[in-house]
Amino acid sequence: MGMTVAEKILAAHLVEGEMIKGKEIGIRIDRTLTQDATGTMAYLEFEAIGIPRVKTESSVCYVDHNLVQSDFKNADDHRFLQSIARRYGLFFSPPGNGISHQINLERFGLPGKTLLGSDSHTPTGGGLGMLAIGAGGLDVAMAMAGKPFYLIMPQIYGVKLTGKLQPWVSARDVLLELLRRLTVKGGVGYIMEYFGPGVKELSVTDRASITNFGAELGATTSLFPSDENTGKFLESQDRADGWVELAADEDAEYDKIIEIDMSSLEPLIACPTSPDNVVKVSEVAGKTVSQVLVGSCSNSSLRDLLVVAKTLESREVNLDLSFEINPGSRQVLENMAAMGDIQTLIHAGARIHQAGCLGCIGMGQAPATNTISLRTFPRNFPGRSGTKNDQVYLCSPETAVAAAITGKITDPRKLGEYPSFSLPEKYLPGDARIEPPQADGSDVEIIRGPNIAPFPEFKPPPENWQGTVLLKTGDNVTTDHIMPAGAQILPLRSNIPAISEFVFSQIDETFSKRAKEQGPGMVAGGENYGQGSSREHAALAPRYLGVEVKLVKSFARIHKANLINFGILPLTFADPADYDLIEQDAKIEIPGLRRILAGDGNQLEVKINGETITANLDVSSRHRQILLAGGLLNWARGN
Ligand code: MIC
Ligand code: SF4
Repeated sequence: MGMTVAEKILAAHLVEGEMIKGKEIGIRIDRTLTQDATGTMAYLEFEAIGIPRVKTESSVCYVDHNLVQSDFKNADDHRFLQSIARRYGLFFSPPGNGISHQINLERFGLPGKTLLGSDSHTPTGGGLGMLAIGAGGLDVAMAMAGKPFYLIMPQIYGVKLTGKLQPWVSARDVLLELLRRLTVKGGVGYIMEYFGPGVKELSVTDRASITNFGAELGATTSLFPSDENTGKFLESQDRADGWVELAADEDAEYDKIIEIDMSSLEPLIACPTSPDNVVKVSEVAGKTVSQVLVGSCSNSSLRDLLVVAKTLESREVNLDLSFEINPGSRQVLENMAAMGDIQTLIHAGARIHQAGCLGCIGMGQAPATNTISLRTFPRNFPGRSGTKNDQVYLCSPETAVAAAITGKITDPRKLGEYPSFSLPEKYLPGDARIEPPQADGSDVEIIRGPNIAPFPEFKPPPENWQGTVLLKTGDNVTTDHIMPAGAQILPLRSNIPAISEFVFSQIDETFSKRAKEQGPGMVAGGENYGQGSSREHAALAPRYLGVEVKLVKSFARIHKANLINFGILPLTFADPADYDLIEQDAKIEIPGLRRILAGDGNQLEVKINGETITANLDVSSRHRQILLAGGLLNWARGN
C-alpha cells in the first residue's frame, strides 16, 4: 500500500516500534527548536541529563516570548540562554530577531526532516513539508541528547484542497473553516495532511499559516507536500540545495478525508473565547473595535504585512483604535523597509513593534476593559491577552486591516479592489544576528541570574495512593487556565517555586495555597483537558504543589505527555458519567498503584469517598517505568 507524506517521513526516521496506528513509536529527531519561555527549563533539564554537546543535526535556541524587560528577570534569562547555546553547540537567535517558527521557515526548515520544538506551534514548519512536532521541554531536551522522540502513531487526516482563494480571502480562512467544522478537538490523534489540486495555489507562507493554526485542532502536526512552490521559496531564501520533492503515493490511504473548496470560502472570524467559535465576518460586522493587532507566528510573514501595507496606501487608521504590527522576523521587517512599505504603515498610523510574540502571549498589548480586540493570532483563550473578561476575535490580516480602517468589524470585500503586490525573487536574509554554534564551547561559563531556581526533585509514587480532589474543571480546559502566562507570570518560567503560586489562579486564586496545605492532590476534568500550549510548567508547577493524579474525560496530546514526564498519573473515566460523582475536597484512594504500574493492566480502581469507580490507564510500558520512577528525569538517571 502507498504512503502519505507524513508516513514516509515517519518511516525514514523510525527507530523503535512499528508504524501501527495507536501504538507507541520512537523516531529520530533531526532538528530542535526552543523558545525562551519554555527554553530556560528545557536547558536546565538538558544540563541535568549531562551531555557535553547537542547531538542533533542542528538545534536553535530562540528568544521571542519574554521581550519586555520590566526588571532583571527576562534579561537574565536571555543571557543564560545565549551562554547555554555557546556552551552546548546551538544556534542562538537573540531578542528582536523574531518568532522561532517564522525564522525556522526562512532560515532553517527543510522538507523531509523531523523537527521537535518546545512550542505547540512548531508545526508551522509543515508548510515546508517538514514533520514538525510540538512537545514539552523535557522531550526536546532528550532529543537534543540524541534520544528518540516517542509518540503514539497518529492516524492521517487527509485535507483535500480544491479551487482557489478569492480576493480578500486568505490561508487563514482555510483553517478557520476547518476549526468551524472540526472544533478544537477534531484533530486529536491525527496528522492533518494536505493534498489535492488546491495545494499548488498556496505559497509556502500561506501553507505555514495553515499548519501553524492547525495546532488549534489538537492535531499531532500538520503538513503539506514539498513541490515546486517549496523549491521556489527555498531558492528565494538562498537555500535551494535543501529542496527535495515529497508527495503522497497515488494509492496512499488516509484514515479520514475532509474536502475544502477554497473558491467557496468567505472571510471568517473566531469569536471569543475559543478558536473554534467561528462565524462569517459578515455575521458580526458593525461591532466597534478598540484594537487591531497583526502579527504572531500565524500571520506575520512578509506576504501578510504587505497585504496590510498595500491596503493602507492612501487610507488611514481609524482614530478610535490602536492598530499595531508585530513583525514575524527581522527578515520580514528588513524586506518591508527595503520595499518602502514600512513608510506606508507609519504614515497610515500603525504602531510598529519589534519582531516577536508580544501581545499574543500577553507580553504587553493588553486591550482596554470591555472592548473588542481583533488579532491575527492563533489563540483567544479567556484572559490570555492580559485583560480580564477580554473579547478577542481571531481573523485574517485582510479582515484585520479592514477593521483598522473603519473602526468596526468589517467584511474586507467591502474595501473594493484587492491590492496587488509581489514577493521578492530573493529575500534580504536578515539573519546577521543569528549566532552559529561554537566549534568547542566547553570553556564557556553559563550565566545564571538570581531568578533561576534549581530543578525540583520528585519522589516515586507510593504503593497505595491517597489524596484529595483539589479542583474539578469542565471541558476544554487550556494550559493557559492551568498555568497562566502574561507579563507578570512569564518571567518566572525558570523558577518553579515562584511560578507555582499562580497555578489555576484564573479559575481559583486559592488553589496553590490549598494544594500546599492539603497534601497529595488530584484534579478532575472534562474532555480535551490541557489543550493549547506545550508549556511543561502546566504539569511541573502543579506537581511541585503536590498534584499527583489527574482524572479527566480525555487529554490533549502534549499535556498528557508532560504529565507523565513529571510523574503525574494521567487517568480517564472508564464511564464518563462518573465525572458527576466527583466533588472538590472528596477523599481519593488508589490501592495497589505501584503493582498496577508494574503490570500491564490498563484499568484500575479509584475510590471516591469510599465508593469505587473504574479509570483507564492508557499508557505505554515505557510510560509505566517513568511513572514508577516519579518522572522522566528520575527514570533517565536510573538507566
Ligand atoms: C503559546 O502560544 O501558547 C505559547 C506561549 O507559545 C506556548 C509556549 C509557552 O507557553 O511558552 C505554546 O504554544 O506552546
Ligand atoms: Fe508566540 Fe503567539 Fe506563536 Fe505562541 S502562538 S509562539 S506566543 S506568536
